[in-house]
Amino acid sequence: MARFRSGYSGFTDLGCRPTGKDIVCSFYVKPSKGISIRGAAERIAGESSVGTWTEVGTMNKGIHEKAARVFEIKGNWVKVAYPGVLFEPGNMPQIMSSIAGNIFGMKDVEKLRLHDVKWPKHIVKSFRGPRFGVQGIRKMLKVPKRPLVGTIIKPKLGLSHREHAKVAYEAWAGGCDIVKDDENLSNQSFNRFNDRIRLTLKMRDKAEKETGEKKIYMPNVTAETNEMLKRARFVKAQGGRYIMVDILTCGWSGLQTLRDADLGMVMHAHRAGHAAFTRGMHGISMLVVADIARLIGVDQLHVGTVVGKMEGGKEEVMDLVEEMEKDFIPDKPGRHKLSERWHGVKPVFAVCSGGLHPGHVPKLVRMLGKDIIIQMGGGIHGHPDGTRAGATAARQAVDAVLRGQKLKAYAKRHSELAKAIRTWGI
Ligand code: CAP
Ligand code: MG
Repeated sequence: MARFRSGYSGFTDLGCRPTGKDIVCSFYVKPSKGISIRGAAERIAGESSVGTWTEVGTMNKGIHEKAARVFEIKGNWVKVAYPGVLFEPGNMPQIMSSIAGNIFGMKDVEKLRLHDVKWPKHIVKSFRGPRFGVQGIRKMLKVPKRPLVGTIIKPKLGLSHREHAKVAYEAWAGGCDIVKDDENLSNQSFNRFNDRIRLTLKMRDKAEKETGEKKIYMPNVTAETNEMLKRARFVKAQGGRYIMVDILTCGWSGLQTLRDADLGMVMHAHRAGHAAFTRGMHGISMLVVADIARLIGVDQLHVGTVVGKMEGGKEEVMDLVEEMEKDFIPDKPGRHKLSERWHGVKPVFAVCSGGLHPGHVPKLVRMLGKDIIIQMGGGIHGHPDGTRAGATAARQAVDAVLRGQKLKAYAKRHSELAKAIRTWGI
């Protein structure tokens, strides 16, 4: 058998151009001491495709031709093209086990961040994508333009299902479009899932009748996959139109199963746990996480706020909003200059949440536009006059921005907003 150079050499072809079938990854690479950037890049391309640390007699020319190829090295930025044949279309766990698997643990790499991925059309089309997307949600809620206003029931755990439903009613009656469960609420002894869904949906219907507005409840179905399906079906049977899922803790496989069940409900993606690997320069960027969520088919995704309590700077959050809602992405360092990325996959509603209060609304809209969902938990339930007034203040802040009015001026004639500003500022 001809012996072909394998191990970690022979995975570089600088200047070659990826084909339309390749998955193209952009990595930030900090090699370990004594390893060159090219050496680290080759190890990454080899280990994440067909290679291993030493030559193997079973390697052959045909297999080596399917190898990933490093085609660009600029400083610590490395681009690798992976032949599409290495991947199973529609199988996100397998794709991520390749391009985001062993390589993070290689001794020859001190830091490695999978920063951006260009998904070839046949891979994009092998996933369902969002069922509703931004326009579908706006049509469902009959809210064509303004940012949507949501709240998260607080305290995040501890309320009984009756107390939960009452707080939800107050938030909807005060002006919230959306009320969601918190990321760690599921089916605890103090607040049983089925009881909560039944009663909270009843309160939703009551609030819809009284306000004349469409109202959304997003129950958290996060659980073992079969249980998630059961809970989602229960929500649907009770007249629910939305479900919420913690996409990282339930995993890509669970998320795909939930989406593939195609239950006709809007899927809200919470990203609890993402910062374990999206912060800093070792791990996987939130951009890639967002791509995967859009490919698999969530309709709404938390992207950060810039101004709230969670990390995530202006450029990152703006990039995420662009990635979720646009088809055409301009060239950015570490990203791919592509005229088209999504091949018609519906845009995903960007959700801004975390430490927000009504005073943040003008800055959020200025930075991120109106196609966002603004969620306030403490920033509504912490209002001095309670949840209903907090929800009203949040809507008043949005109304002020849409009317082009300064919050302070608008607050002169809107007491709930005035009290929110006195409590938390602008
Ligand atoms: C916000 C929140 C959300 C975070 C998630 C919380 O509550 O419910 O889970 O926003 O962060 O539990 O903190 P507050 P991200 O409005 O009271 O802060 O959206 O960055 O994933
Ligand atoms: Mg939360």
